[in-house]
Amino acid sequence: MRIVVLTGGIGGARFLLGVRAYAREVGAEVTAVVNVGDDLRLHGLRVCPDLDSVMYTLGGGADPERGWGRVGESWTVKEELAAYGAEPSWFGLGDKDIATHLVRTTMLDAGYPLHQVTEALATRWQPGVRLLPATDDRLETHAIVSARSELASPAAANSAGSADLDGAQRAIHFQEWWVRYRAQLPTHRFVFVGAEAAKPAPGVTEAIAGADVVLVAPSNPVVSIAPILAVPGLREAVTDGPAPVVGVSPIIGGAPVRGMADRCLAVLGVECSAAGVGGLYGSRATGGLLDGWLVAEEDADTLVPDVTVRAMPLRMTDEAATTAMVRAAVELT
Ligand code: FO1
Repeated sequence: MRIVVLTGGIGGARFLLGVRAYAREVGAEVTAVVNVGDDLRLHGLRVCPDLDSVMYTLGGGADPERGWGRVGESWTVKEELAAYGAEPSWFGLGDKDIATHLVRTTMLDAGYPLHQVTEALATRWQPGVRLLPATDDRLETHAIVSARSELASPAAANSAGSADLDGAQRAIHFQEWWVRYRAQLPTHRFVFVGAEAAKPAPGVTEAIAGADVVLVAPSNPVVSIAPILAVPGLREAVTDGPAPVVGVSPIIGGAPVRGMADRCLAVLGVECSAAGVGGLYGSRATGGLLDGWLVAEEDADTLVPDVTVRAMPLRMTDEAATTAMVRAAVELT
């Protein structure tokens, strides 16, 4: 059996621990197609947060609390950069994490494409699944916010309210929106810069075409899954492909399990619920994405037109719980 997973970072990485465990049980191969929209270049280094969260988590090197960066991290370089007043100081790079970015940036600058760099880095971490970036090309998520939102603090941003959504607009990188402003700025929309010219990374459409099932991880639908599907040809490979597509709801009881998917959904005007996200993805029978949709027991009454909905415990409390989710998703097909 061949399983393809469309995934973002922190929640998706935890989900992939269960996919890997299930795959070992049944003897399946797993390919993770990972979002690159969060990627950014800072202090001269290319940082790939979602690829690194997945690689570190599956490789046993991730900090389990943060979900990003390395366990047992030190922050000497970050402190030295701050001593120089080197911005941005709101995005912290740990000393061990910087080694990953140095190797990645060196290889990219030498002309290696991101999928080959990812493969090289994964050789050290042995994640046990194949990691592919959605694209080797530049695709960056930016948030379009009101130009007046030069707000120094999230608190100030919070008081700005939606009144600010009329004036001039400006784009900020997703990470600034997410980390510096904690998604508190009045936001018009998200754009995936470079998407129209991006191509699926080598191996991505082939893996999807050869899959027995495609799983959509319980990642942020707006800024993790959407940027993957924004790569021309990638969405079509999934919707027109032979494999059933089953998603796992990242929303339980009307709230995201982790992160700020509620704020992202609000930008799109989509209800923060299992039904809202299921409806956003849509049914493959009517031009959308899903054949099946796994929801939490709290949301057992969820209806998504032309999509098979199944309710079960969705909290990834440990690998066994996550593996049970994966088994249910695969059996839904
Ligand atoms: N998230 C934060 O909230 N603060 C940080 O300083 C931060 C640094 C960071 C460095 C490397 C990395 O791979 C991820 C990092 N993140 C940080 C998390 C990052 O914003 C998220 O992993 C995703 O991009 C959003 O899901």
